[in-house]
Amino acid sequence: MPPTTTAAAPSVLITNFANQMASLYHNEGNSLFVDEAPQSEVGRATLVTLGFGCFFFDYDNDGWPDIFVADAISKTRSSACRSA
Ligand SMILES: [Ca+2]
Repeated sequence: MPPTTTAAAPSVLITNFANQMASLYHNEGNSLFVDEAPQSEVGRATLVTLGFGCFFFDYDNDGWPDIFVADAISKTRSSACRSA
């Protein structure tokens, strides 16, 4: 499921410690956020690593936001999730 963050309804991504997947809180509106990471590629891709810096951006310029997460353990590793 792609992260459907928009300027009007931003979602929130929070990185966690190793063996704890990142949390991807989808903005449902009315101040309600639902963690979609467990059902998405985001959860699987971030489960093992210790994430620090992260941000949404359109890596492949397809109009859907992608996610970049910097890995804090390795100086050379990072992960990115394609949204579509
Ligand atoms: Ca994209």
